[in-house]
Amino acid sequence: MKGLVIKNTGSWVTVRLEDGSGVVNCKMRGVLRLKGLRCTNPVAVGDIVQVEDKGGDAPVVGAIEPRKNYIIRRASNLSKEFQIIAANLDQAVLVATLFNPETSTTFIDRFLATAEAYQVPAVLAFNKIDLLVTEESREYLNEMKAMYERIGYPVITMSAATGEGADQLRDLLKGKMSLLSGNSGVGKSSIINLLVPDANVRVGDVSHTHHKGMHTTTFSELLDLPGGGAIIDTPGVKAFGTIDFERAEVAHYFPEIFKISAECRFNNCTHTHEPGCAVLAAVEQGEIAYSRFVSYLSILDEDPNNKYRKPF
Ligand SMILES: Nc1nc2c(ncn2[C@@H]2O[C@H](COP(=O)(O)OP(=O)(O)OP(=O)(O)O)[C@@H](O)[C@H]2O)c(=O)[nH]1
Ligand SMILES: [Mg+2]
Ligand SMILES: [Zn+2]
Repeated sequence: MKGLVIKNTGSWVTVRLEDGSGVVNCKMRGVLRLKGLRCTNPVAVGDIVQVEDKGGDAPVVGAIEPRKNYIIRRASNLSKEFQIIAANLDQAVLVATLFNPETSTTFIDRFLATAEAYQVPAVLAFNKIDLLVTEESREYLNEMKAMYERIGYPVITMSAATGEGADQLRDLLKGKMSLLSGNSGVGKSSIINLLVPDANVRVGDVSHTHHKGMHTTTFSELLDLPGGGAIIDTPGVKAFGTIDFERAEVAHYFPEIFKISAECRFNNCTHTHEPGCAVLAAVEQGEIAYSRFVSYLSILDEDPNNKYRKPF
């Protein structure tokens, strides 16, 4: 029997059967575990799988259907293990906050680059705007919004606490399979509870001293949206370790950098020190945001063979 994986706790995989007969908790088959040796979860939420009931104590997950796409991250920056966050997505929504906690631009950009690499359309949702009470913080929000919109990403500014901006997000999610990702404590689960009234997913605190989330959500879960479509809640992540990026490829995943790189003198330009580099010139002139360029370098830097000279 075929079904959709709606939850994966590590030991159990919850599958919603295609024939509408309900939901079953399955175990993983040993063989599948082996195949995904370097992967912390060979089966991800959003996967279509075969469920095999051989009369044992629990049905098992058999074959996984080929994925349309997926989003993946390194468990940590230096780790050899990786984690498939979710599969078969129409879009990935990165929930970010400017305060309590503060999402770094490097984190945002590494997420966006990963989504580009795996061809999943990305959306940015700045949550907790109710906390931005000073004029400066509002201005900074507007600058961030304008910067990402100029690159081509849809940006929503919202508050799960007051409901401001939530309709815009609803419209964007309607009829689609969307992933919600982001640091711990940015309000992913709060957003789910706002959009799916009977979801009742657990929401946690943000530590007052460190302004960091408490990692309240511990496994990914798919929830149906009242207006059609589905949304996947995920555990907060600390860092977005990119994976399998070739050095020469990295610029491809920064659309505005890639566009300007056509004008570089050398076609193998890494945009770090080369003469006639159009990207460096654009950064200097402020046409490419400096924070984006820093994020680009942070990914290049993961290559141990890479040596670049800071241009500034
Ligand atoms: N002021 C304010 N607080 C919010 C908002 N959204 C969420 N919060 C609070 O932020 C804290 C963390 O929210 P969660 O929804 O648990 O965050 P999460 O992203 O799911 O966190 P993890 O599950 O740990 O990854 C809770 O105390 C929420 O009440 C918002 O828009 N404004
Ligand atoms: Mg959560
Ligand atoms: Zn260049």
